[in-house]
Amino acid sequence: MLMKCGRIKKLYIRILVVIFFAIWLIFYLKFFKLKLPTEIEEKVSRLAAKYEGTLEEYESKIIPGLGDDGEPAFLEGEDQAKGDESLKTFALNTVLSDRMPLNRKLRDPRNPRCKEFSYNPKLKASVIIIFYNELLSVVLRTIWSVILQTPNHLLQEIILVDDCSTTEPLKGLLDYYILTRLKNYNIRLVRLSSRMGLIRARLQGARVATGDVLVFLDSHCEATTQWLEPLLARIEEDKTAVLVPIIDVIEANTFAYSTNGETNFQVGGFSWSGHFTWIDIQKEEDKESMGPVRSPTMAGGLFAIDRNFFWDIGSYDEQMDGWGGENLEMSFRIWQCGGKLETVPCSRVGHVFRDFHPYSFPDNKDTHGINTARLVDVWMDDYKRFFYMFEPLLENNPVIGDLTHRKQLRQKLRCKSFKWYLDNIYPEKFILDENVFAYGQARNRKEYCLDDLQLGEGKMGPLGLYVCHPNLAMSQYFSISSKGELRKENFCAEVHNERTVQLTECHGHKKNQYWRYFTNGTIYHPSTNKCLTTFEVEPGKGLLVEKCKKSRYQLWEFTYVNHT
Ligand code: UD2
Ligand code: MN
Repeated sequence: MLMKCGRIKKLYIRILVVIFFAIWLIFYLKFFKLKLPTEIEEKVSRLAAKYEGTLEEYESKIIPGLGDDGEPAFLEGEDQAKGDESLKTFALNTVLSDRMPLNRKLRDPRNPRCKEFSYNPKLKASVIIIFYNELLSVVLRTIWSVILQTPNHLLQEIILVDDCSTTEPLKGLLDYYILTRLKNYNIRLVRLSSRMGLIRARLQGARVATGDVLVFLDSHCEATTQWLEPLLARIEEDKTAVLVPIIDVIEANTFAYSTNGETNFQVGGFSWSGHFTWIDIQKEEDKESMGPVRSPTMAGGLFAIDRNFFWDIGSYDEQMDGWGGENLEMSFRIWQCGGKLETVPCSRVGHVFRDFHPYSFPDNKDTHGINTARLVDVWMDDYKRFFYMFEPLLENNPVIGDLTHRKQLRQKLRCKSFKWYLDNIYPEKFILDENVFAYGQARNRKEYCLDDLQLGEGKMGPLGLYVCHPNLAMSQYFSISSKGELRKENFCAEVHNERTVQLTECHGHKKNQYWRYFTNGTIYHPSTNKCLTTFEVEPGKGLLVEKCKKSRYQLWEFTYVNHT
């Protein structure tokens, strides 16, 4: 009897194990959406019925060799006219892109010295490419370049995240292309069911990634020779290093792969208005070594990061919508919380820089502004005052949303202050009210002020005169730096033809950008021996220098003067 009981018990256990295993298998298959081979075959033949013809036609239009070696490509006749027209809506030449081979060959743009380095990384990368309403041929060229330029054993997978695109070829034709032309490669296509914005789209990609390292790319990029090896090798050396390649320019009109030369490259900075800028490398040796160079910030679209480190250091601010700001947020966070951000000059990837967003944003929200407000509130301490001078309407505005979690993260990771970041990582950054003799509004005859006349970032223009704003606004915020520059952030006033005054990039060598502010109120320009004047200058116009004399047109009063 006892024996029988024992056998029945064993039988029950076996049955239970089998049932348990069956349930587990069902869940596993469902959860990981594993497709059985027959299921895939069925899908392929279903899609083939719809897309095979379209794809063949699409492929038949490709002109072999067009754009090879990254040379500028041109079309003729009607195609040329259509291509030029497409630039106005898509910000890139869609007609040309559709004609260029998807797997075009590029020449090796690296400095020849890069070939002397040998890399033998053991880590594997998950390459994450996010897109929203991009041109299919541009996306496919990005994928092909990754496949062709990456040794198999270093590529865990390519993860495509579709941020709920609404344009047709990205829907079925893309699936069909992947299942047929790219079937030998490990490519996962994640479709988001609603538009999430690029920050959350990247997070979704990162969540499903299984490689040791995450490599993010925009969907209009082309990788070049050995682009991945130096990135992986550096992360293998130091898990806290977040790396960016040199980002070369793929011309939006001709798809020419153009570089700044083999040795010349820049790293990332920022403006107090919360925008990313390119800045020169301070030390010449850093540039020449061809090794990783410290970068205060990154552009955002192309970078490699250890997968665990990505999560440990706070991934992204998930409440950031749409586009913009996440790159500075991540840059400051990485530095302030114990990581490092570097540009790796022996890794180069091209990117189509577009003149405008070819897509719209839900509700027309200023996501860049709001996202930046989120990051300045969390990471920039008192220095956020400069950002809010640009964007006064965003200060304490509820549209910014709740920041509790991000502030908690900063505490949890025991991150350093923004002052530490400025002092140690970006010491060359000009702080508008530090190391200056005078700053604020510079008034002449009580009612007129120095004004940048709405000079756009990165442009050059006259140093102007305008009626003083009631509050200290950014367009009228000037400083006399301790080096004797009359400057507005990165722009310095410089005398042209011994008469007119232009705002141009600061060169730091005094000369024609050297001014002295005297306690009597004159702004004196030693190299011309003249003084800044408003005589015969109308509001809204550029200022002049003239022979110094006792005149109220030459007297300037700054809001703040440091008496030393
Ligand atoms: C730069 C970055 C970009 C991002 C952005 C700031 C580079 C070369 N590019 O702007 O990656 O960091 O600054 O946020 O550093 N996309 C979506 N959903 C959207 C909008 C865009 O998935 O709602 C995709 C888009 O298809 C593209 C990527 O996000 O693949 C980046 O967008 P972009 O190319 O318009 O941004 P870009 O290069 O002007
Ligand atoms: Mn881009």
